[in-house]
Amino acid sequence: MEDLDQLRNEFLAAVAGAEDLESLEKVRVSVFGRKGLITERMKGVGALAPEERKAAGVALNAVKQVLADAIDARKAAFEDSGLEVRLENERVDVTLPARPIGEGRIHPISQTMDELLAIFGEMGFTLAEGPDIEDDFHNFTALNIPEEHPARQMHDTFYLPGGPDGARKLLRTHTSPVQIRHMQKAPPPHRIVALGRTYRCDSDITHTPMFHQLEGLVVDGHTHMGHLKGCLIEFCRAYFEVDDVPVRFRPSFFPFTEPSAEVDIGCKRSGGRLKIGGGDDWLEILGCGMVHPKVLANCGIDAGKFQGFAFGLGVERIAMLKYGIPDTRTFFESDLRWLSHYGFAAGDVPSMTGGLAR
Ligand code: 2NL
Repeated sequence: MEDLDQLRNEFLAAVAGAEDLESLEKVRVSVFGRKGLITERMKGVGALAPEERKAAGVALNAVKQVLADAIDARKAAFEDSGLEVRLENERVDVTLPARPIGEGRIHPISQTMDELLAIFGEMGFTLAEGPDIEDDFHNFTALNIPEEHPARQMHDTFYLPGGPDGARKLLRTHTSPVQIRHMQKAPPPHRIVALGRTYRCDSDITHTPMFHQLEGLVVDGHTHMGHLKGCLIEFCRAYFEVDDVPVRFRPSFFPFTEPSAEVDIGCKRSGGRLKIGGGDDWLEILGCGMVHPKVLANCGIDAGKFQGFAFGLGVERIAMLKYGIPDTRTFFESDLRWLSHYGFAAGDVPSMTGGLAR
C-alpha cells in the first residue's frame, strides 16, 4: 500500500512537472500504456490470493482514477493556455482599413449590346445566332450583292485559305448572314435580331478590323413601311432616353432592301459637346428598308405572299454617341484605366425601356 502511495505521489509530481502536451503524453504512457506501471500492477492483482484481491483492486483503481484526473486537468490547462497564446498572436485589428476589392467593369460594348437586346426583346424580337466564319452565298449572294460589288473584293473582306473545292470561306462582314440562315431554316413569320462581331479589312481612326453590328428583321404577310418607321422611332426614343427625339428617314440605297432609307436623329452641337434631341443638326444612326423581294426568294420565301423590313446599326457608333466615347480604337485596346472610366458596374442592369434599371 505504501509503495502505491509513493507511486501515486511520484506520478502526480511528474504530471505537475510536464512542461507541454508532449511530455505529459509521455507520463501518461508510462502509467497507462501497454507496459505502463498501473497496467503492470493490474496484471499483478489477478495473481493475488482471493481474499487480498478485492482490497488491492479497489486501492489500485482509486490511484488510477486520481492519476487519470490529474493528467486530464493538466491537459486541459495546456490547451487553454494554447488558446490564450493563439488569441494573443492572432489578434484582429478591426480598426484597419478594409483591403480594396478589385471590382470588374462591364465593357461599354457589352453594356450597349445588353441595352439593345432589352429594348428589342421588349418589342417581341428574339435573338438569332450564326457563325463568324461564313460562305460567299450567305454573306453576299443571298443578299443580292452583285459579283462585282466592292465589298466582295479581297481588300475589303477577310478571306480564309481556299478549301479542296477552291471555295474560300470568309469572316462575316455584317450580321445579315445570320438572318439569311434563319429564313432558310423556318417559314415566316420572322421577328429576329442578330447581334455580334463582324469583320472588315479596314483600320484607321474611325475603323477597326473587328466591330459589332445589330440587325433586325421582320417578315410576315402584312408588315409595311409604317411598321418600320414606328419600330425604329420607338427604338431611338428608348435607346437615347429622349421621348421627343426628332427622327428623320432619308432615302438611301442598299442592294438588300427596296426602298432603303437612312435614319437620322436630331441633335445639337455646342462647345464641342453633343446633345441628343432637339437642335437643328442631324446625326446618322442606322440604315433600313423593306426586304428586297430577291432576298426573300433567295431564302425560299414567296415574295408574292410575304414582305417585311430590316435594319442595321453599328454598336460602337451608337455606344460612342450615347456615352461620349471619342475614339473607336480605344474600345479594343484593353486599357484598364479606360475601362474603369467608361465601363459599367455590374449592378447597372439595362431596363427594357432603355437606360438603367437600378
Ligand atoms: C447599315 C445598314 C442594313 C439591313 C442592314 C438586311 C438583312 C437582310 C435582308 C435585308 Cl437578311 N436587309 N439588313 C438592311 C438595311 C440596312 O444596315 O448601315 N448598317 C450598319
